[in-house]
Formats: sequence, structure tokens, C-alpha cells
Amino acid sequence: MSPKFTAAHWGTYEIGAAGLTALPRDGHPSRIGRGWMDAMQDKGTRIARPAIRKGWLHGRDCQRHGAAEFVELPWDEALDITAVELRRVINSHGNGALFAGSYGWAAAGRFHHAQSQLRRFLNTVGGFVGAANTYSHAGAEVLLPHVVGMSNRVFQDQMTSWPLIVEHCQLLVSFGGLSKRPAQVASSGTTTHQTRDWLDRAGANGCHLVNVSPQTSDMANAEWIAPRPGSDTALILALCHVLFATNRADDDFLSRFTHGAGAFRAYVMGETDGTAKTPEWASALCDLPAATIRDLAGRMADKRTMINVAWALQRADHGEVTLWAALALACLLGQIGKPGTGFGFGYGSTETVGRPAKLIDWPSLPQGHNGVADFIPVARIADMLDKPGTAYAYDGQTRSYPDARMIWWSGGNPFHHHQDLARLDHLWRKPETVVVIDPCWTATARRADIVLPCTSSLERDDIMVNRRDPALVYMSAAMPVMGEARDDYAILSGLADRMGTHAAFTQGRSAEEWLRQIWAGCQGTAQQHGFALPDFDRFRAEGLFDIPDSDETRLQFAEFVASAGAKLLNTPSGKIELFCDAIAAMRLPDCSGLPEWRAPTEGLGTAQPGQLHLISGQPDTRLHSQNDPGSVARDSKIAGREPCVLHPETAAALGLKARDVALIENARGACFAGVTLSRGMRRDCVVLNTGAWLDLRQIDGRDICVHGNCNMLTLDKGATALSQGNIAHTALVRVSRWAGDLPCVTVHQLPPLS
Ligand SMILES: Nc1nc2c(c(=O)[nH]1)N[C@H]1C(S)=C(S)[C@@H](COP(=O)(O)OP(=O)(O)OC[C@H]3O[C@@H](n4cnc5c(=O)[nH]c(N)nc54)[C@H](O)[C@@H]3O)O[C@H]1N2
Ligand SMILES: Nc1nc2c(c(=O)[nH]1)N[C@H]1C(S)=C(S)[C@@H](COP(=O)(O)OP(=O)(O)OC[C@H]3O[C@@H](n4cnc5c(=O)[nH]c(N)nc54)[C@H](O)[C@@H]3O)O[C@H]1N2
Ligand SMILES: [Mo]
Repeated sequence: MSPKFTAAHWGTYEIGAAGLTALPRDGHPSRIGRGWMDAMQDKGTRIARPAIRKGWLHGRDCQRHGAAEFVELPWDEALDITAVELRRVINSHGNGALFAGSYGWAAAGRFHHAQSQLRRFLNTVGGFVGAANTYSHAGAEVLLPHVVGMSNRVFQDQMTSWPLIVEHCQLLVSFGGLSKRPAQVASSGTTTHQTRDWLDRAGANGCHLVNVSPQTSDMANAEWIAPRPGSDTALILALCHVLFATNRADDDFLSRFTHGAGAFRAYVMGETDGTAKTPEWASALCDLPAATIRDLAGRMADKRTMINVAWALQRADHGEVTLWAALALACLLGQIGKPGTGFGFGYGSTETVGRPAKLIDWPSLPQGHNGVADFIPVARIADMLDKPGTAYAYDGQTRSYPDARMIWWSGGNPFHHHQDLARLDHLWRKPETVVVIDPCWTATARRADIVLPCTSSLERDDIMVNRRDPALVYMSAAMPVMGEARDDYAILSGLADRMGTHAAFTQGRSAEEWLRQIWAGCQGTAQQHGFALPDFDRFRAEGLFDIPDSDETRLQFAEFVASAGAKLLNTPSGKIELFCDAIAAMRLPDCSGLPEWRAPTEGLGTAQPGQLHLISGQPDTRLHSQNDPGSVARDSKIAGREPCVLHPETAAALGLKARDVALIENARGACFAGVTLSRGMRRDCVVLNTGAWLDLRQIDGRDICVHGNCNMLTLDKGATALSQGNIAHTALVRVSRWAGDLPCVTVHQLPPLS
């Protein structure tokens, strides 16, 4: 009998009697997979039956909070109530009052994709207000079309492939590092993990690695330069200053391939604002010796250099400007369009960035037409709830926030991903109804009125096709369905039936018929690419299909540069824009037509004594909040709290030692965390990665997450009025020893159910 497989964003697994085994071809399987099955089998956190919040069921109250009581109901009753409520909201407020941005990562399969399913359903009943861009890289999504004339998606597709870096790059300078931690994950799934090998091979081939980051763990075997978080733009501008001042900027490249280099130069040299962006100027802002900056600039000009910017850097105040400044620096070096050098955005931020694989756009589940054109920038959800009808700026538009009366969330966890969760917790009580579809009693499910339990991808068949992966996987169910959970498709089919749109939603197909339909589409796509896929039954039986000749090496901007600028980019000037007239014309208070330095709204440069900078990156043990109840994440906790990282000297000065529980706090909120120590840290930073399930309590009149959710501390503000991206990486905190009682973490136990 052929083996059976399943897949997740963190890898592909063979299903055996003893559980899941990573594919032998995957040299570095992610540790996240080891905690997957036990998380999905955890009866303390899986939702067994549909449940309705007692206060809403009996009195339609909106008192959503983490300790709410729920009443379990049979599916038919729960779906009846949901459909009646949906119809009531549409009839009384219109579809523009339904907010279903429903941002989140959900599962890797192509058919059971939570957001696509939800949107397809809501589109059959007139549509919903959506959300634009992502938490990952909204800054880049808005900026790149203006300055390089392509979407972030196309930019990511065209990035220079790893083999060219390995072969040609002599100096890889990575702002935000390039580590195996985020590279465990690939959106839509992956059959292999190679980023670590590519980096090792580059090093073995003589490429010198420079990790510009507050933590050494962000890049192995690298020289470490640790500017203050949030000061990278100043550092980059000073590197540019050195290149201009020493006549090492590539004037030929600047004049042929960029627009606005003169204005950029005048700004950097201080001709326009009287401040030359010298290494001495940056030294004070970045807390780095001026000599370090001069030396790095010289080496960048001497060597074949690749500049990489981790996605994290634009999840910060003015974050997209940092990306733009780094692009400008790469233009000054004049190595864009040459093999293995130039500019990259997000090598290492996920496994597939820079992967030399053929890109194939496989079909997905059609979502239909949304009758509502309105949307919000994804990270502005709390502002929307706070200020319906209020005007705000976004990418040159003046828009106004919709009045969301009903919220639908499926496949995402806003009480994981959003910033300043105490604020969201408060504003979340404004809508009339919140519906959440999720396998687990997440912090978001606990704050819903109607909770509909869905299967995880371990409980159903699906197809993994990732446009950047060289294999296609038939995902077989690996465990029995938990409780009475249903697939998203079954849940929404039940609702569509009650709304009179069953035929439109299902098109008469069962889930298996949809898989067959999607596979038939894949067969057509393969044919266009010159190869044949097996028929559905054979694919299902064999489980894995390797795409023939799947290697493809790309060199970004190769055509643009080879054509000597004749083949223009899709910007107004046809070139890379170092000055952008379109952005300048927006007259934004916090982003001009140039990549200019602006101090972040919070930062170590203006901190009070005792304040530390919070780094809240992606967790090593989970995908965001997913699998937090599983063994791998659980084993990493200290006294049940999420681990944080401090420099030993910082900890000692605070009276903390390893395995203590600390209180991390600021004016927005507080959380506990278990202390771990590392010398590879800036002394004025603390790392608390994302994803510990929010367990919010009032202690001595304060909001404290007793488990360790970093988003109790982060700041909920748009990066700029250009992108409105989130600024998770901009926050100051204080850390202290917690001497009081330590309340138990209860978020991994079922809520009160009757
Ligand atoms: N402080 C800070 N905050 C951050 C970040 C940061 O760097 N720092 N990073 C941000 C980024 S980049 C991102 S992408 C976000 C991620 O935020 P999210 O994507 O919202 O986080 P996940 O935990 O992956 O949420 C996915 C949810 O989908 C559910 N789910 C899984 N499978 C299914 C399914 O088949 N059907 C349904 N209906 N549900 C399913 C899971 O149980 C889980 O609740 O977080 C952001 N938040
Ligand atoms: N294991 C795991 N991998 C993941 C995910 C996950 O949840 N778990 N999530 C995936 C998702 S959705 C995304 S978007 C990507 C994100 O990928 P990234 O954005 O690359 O990952 P982060 O961990 O947020 O940040 C990378 C590093 O940036 C550094 N950094 C933070 N602020 C600054 C700064 O101001 N200056 C400098 N120079 N460095 C700074 C931090 O030290 C941090 O370790 O990760 C993906 N990969
Ligand atoms: Mo992300």
C-alpha cells in the first residue's frame, strides 16, 4: 500500500501508525510539526460542539471577554440562529455592515482554505467589507508599486534565486538577520526546508555574512552589528552618505536606472535640511560607532554585495521607509540586476523566498463576486471599531471607516495577531454579533457570540499545491474528527442552505467532487507548462507528485538593467524611484517623497531610564498561535509562561535570573513571561515572541496576560498614512520581577460550558 501524506505551512509528513514523520527529502524538518498532532488532539482546547455565548443567547449582550460562559447547542439550532442573525443584520444595516476581513493563516490545503470558503459563502448573500494587505508586509505591498512598479507578490517572485547568491555574492548584509526560525514556514505548505543549506553554502563559498539585528540568533556564522531597533533607516542613510562623500556611489547606475537620485543625494548630504546624514549623525541615533558604519560602507562598495531586509523591518513605525532606504542604498552600490547581488526583501522570512523553483499558478477555490467594494487596511481593525465614519488616509486615498455591526472570523486569530490587545478587547464589545469558525477555543473564539467548530486539516482530505514548491501533495486525513467538528465547507453549506444560496455556494458538489474539480484545473495548468499530472485517483493513491524540471533560477531586474533602461519599469519615470512624485503629492505628515529618517513614535533614542525595546518576532515552536497547546510549545514554557530573552547583565540589574517569572509592562498593558538569558542580545532589548494564547486578567486593577502574549504591549498605529501597516516591532516596555501570586494559566482549558 502506498504511504499517505499530509501537509501544513511548516512541512509535509508521512502518516504512520505512530503519527507523523517528516518527509525523508526534507533535510531540516521544522520542529513545529512535532507539536501538531497532539495540539489537534487536545480535548482541553478543541471545540467539540457549536456554542453560543450565554449573554448573547439570552439577552443579546455584547459583553465579550475571555471568561465568558457558553451554551452548547446542536448543529441545526446553532446554524438556524446564525442564519437568522445574518439575515437580520443584512436587512437592517446592509452588507456593508458585515466585516469579514478574517485575516489569518488557517490551513495549507487548497480546498479547505478557511478565508476562501467564508468569502465564497458571504459573496452568495451580497458580500462583505474586506481587508487589504497583510500583517506580514503591508508596508511593502503599498510601497513597492510606487517605487519599483510591481506588486510585492511579483517582487517576491522575481527575487534573485539562492544559487546565484551562493555562487557570486561576497558580502550578504541582512537587516533583521536571516534565520532558520522564520524559515521553518512557507505559506501554502512546503515539502522541503533549504534556506539553512543555502546560507551555509554561501558561507562555505566565501560569502561574508553580516547580521544587522538586535540578536545574534538572527543569523548563524555572521558578523554582528546591532543598531538600536527602529534606527535602521538612519544607519542606511549614513551608509549612503559615506558612498556619496567618498565618490563611491555608482553615478552611472543612478542616472540610468533611478529617478530622483539628485534629490536623494541632496537630502543625504544635508543640502535640503541642513543635516548631513553622516556616520557621526547616525552613530548617536543607532548607538553604533561611526567607524563601524564607515567600514561597512567601504566593504559594501568593495565587494559583490547583496542587501537583504527581513520582512520584520517594515512592521515598525515608518517601516516601509526603511525598505525604501535599503533599496536606495542598493542603487548607490549599482549591483542590482547582477548575479547574486543587489537587493532582497525577506530572504529567510519564509522558506520559499529566493527558492529556485519554477513558479506555477495553480487554481484555487473561486470566491465569487463581492457586492461590497469597501475595505479597511488590515491592521486598522480597532480604529474601525472605534471610529466608524471617520476619515483616514491610505495610499493616497481619503477613506472612511465602515460601521461594522457583525464580524465574521474564520482561519485567523485577531486576539493573537493584532497590536494593543487590551484596546481591541475593549472595542470588540461594540459590534452586535461576532461569529468565529475555528477548531480551537482561541482567545478570539472565547470572545465570539457564535462559535462554530471546524476540523483541522489533520481530519480531512485536501490538496497541497504551492506555486513555489516542486511537489504536489494529496493530503489524507490523519486522525478521526474531534467531537462534532465539521469542515468549513460543511458548516457554510449548512448556512447557505438556510440563506437560500446552497446551489450557488456548493454548485452541487461534495467536498470530494470539489477536490476532483480543483485537480482537473491543476491538470490543465500542468499541461500549459508542458507536463502531465496523473488522474485524481492515482494522485490520491500515490499521494505525492514531483514536478518535472522544476528548477528555475531567476535574476531580479536582469532585463531592466541589461536593456540599459530601455525596458522600463512600471513606475511613472520607468525607473526605480528614489524620489517618488506620487507619494510626495500625497502630502502625508509622516512620509515624504524620499526615504527620509523620522524617529519612531517610541524608541530607545528617547526612552526613559529602565525602558527596554520589545522585539516580538515569530515563535520558534509554533506558527503564530497555532499549536500553542501542543507539546513543542508547551515544553518551551517556564512555569507555564511564554519565555522571554534578556541579556544576563540586564536581567541581573533587574534582580532576575533564568527561569524566574517577570512582569513586562507599559502604559498599554502587561504580561508575565518566563526568563531565559542570552549574551547574544542588545542589553536594552527584550525578546518575547508572538503566539502565547491571550489569558487576560484584571490584577490590581490592571490588564495582565498571565500567559505571555506580547501584543498586550505593542502599539496599535499605522506605520505611516501611506501603508497603514502594523508596527508590532515598535514598542518600549519595562521588565521587573513579579513578587506577587502567580495566577494559573487557564486559557488551555475549556471555557465554562453548559
Ligand atoms: N507583536 C507581533 N504581532 C504580530 C506579528 C509580529 O511580528 N509581532 N506578526 C504578524 C503577522 S506577520 C501575522 S501573519 C499574523 C498572524 O496571525 P494569524 O494568522 O491570525 O495567526 P494564527 O495563529 O496562524 O491564526 C490562524 C487561526 O486559524 C485557525 N485554523 C487553522 N485551521 C483552520 C481551518 O481549517 N479552518 C478554520 N476556520 N480555522 C482554522 C487556527 O486555529 C488559528 O486560530 O500575526 C501578526 N502579529
Ligand atoms: N517558526 C515560525 N516561522 C514563521 C512564522 C511563525 O509564526 N513561526 N510566521 C511566518 C510569517 S506569517 C511571517 S510574516 C514571517 C516573518 O518573518 P520575519 O519578519 O523575518 O520574522 P521576525 O521574527 O518578525 O523578525 C526577524 C528579526 O528581525 C529583528 N528585528 C526586529 N526589529 C528590528 C529592527 O528594528 N532592526 C533590525 N535590524 N532588526 C530587527 C528581530 O531580532 C527578529 O528576530 O515569518 C514566517 N515564519
Ligand atoms: Mo505574516
